[in-house]
Amino acid sequence: MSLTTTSKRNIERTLVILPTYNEADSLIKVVDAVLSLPENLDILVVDDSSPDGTADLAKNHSAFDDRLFLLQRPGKQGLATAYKEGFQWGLNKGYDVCMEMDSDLSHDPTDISRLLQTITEGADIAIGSRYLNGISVINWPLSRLLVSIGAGIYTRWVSGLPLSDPTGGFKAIHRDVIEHLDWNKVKSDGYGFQIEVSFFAFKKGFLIKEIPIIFTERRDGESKFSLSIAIEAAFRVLQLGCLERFQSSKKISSPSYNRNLYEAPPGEPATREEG
Ligand SMILES: Nc1nc2c(ncn2[C@@H]2O[C@H](COP(=O)(O)OP(=O)(O)O)[C@@H](O)[C@H]2O)c(=O)[nH]1
Ligand SMILES: [Mg+2]
Repeated sequence: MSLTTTSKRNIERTLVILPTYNEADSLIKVVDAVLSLPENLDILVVDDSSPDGTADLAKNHSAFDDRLFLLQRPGKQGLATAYKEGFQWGLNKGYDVCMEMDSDLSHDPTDISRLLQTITEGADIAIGSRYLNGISVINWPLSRLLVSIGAGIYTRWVSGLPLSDPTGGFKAIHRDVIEHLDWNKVKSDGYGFQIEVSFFAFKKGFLIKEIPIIFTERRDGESKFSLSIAIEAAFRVLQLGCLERFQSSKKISSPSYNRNLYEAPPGEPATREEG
């Protein structure tokens, strides 16, 4: 059976997932900025028992248990499982779109509207890219910028994932992706998670679109980026590249959706063929 639908879609409920570990200095600013957007968004904070009391700030917010929700975990367990649990929570509660966003104001909450618009126009994943129109990163030390740019080049080259910013963590993801992704294949604990989600979604044929954003280094708190996170991601990308090259006869390269193979010209609706 072949089913063709237009890709314009209605988004009724969106959940912004904010993973936190010691983000007491910035969380409430992010929460207030997100809640004040016209899209009527809800927020799920996934906190790993931050010693600085981040979770208490969420609980004391006036929107708590109304538009602001909290998942508390017993200790620091990494970004990947924070998002996985957040996605599952979002699916169970019936949200159409789940968003990934840092809780440190590096990602400008007002960019959420453009990301959601991209999903409305037919993308399954919309990624805020720091490298789409040149380099749009403010206040990063040169060393961190070089690591990020190098990680992008390495990921594109080794895995074949054709994104300008494969490690970016500002994303809108339609629930279709969350429901159909092979989550048991997503192995990274840290930021390699961002690459894996896009890689497996791309391989499944979901349509991924990038839009330019400006990323600003956090002013408060500390980055949790570390050498071990970078090494884990580098090894995982190598594994993905090997899978891609040497196991192409297996199903990994056979999209079950064909969305990323067709991009509609402006004004023309994209269509989806499902077998
Ligand atoms: N719940 C949870 N959140 C985390 C963990 N590691 C990082 N985060 C959050 O993930 C987001 C991205 O981390 P961040 O330190 O800003 O990384 P950077 O932007 O790459 O420097 C921030 O909101 C962090 O608080 C973790 O182990 N658990
Ligand atoms: Mg950050």
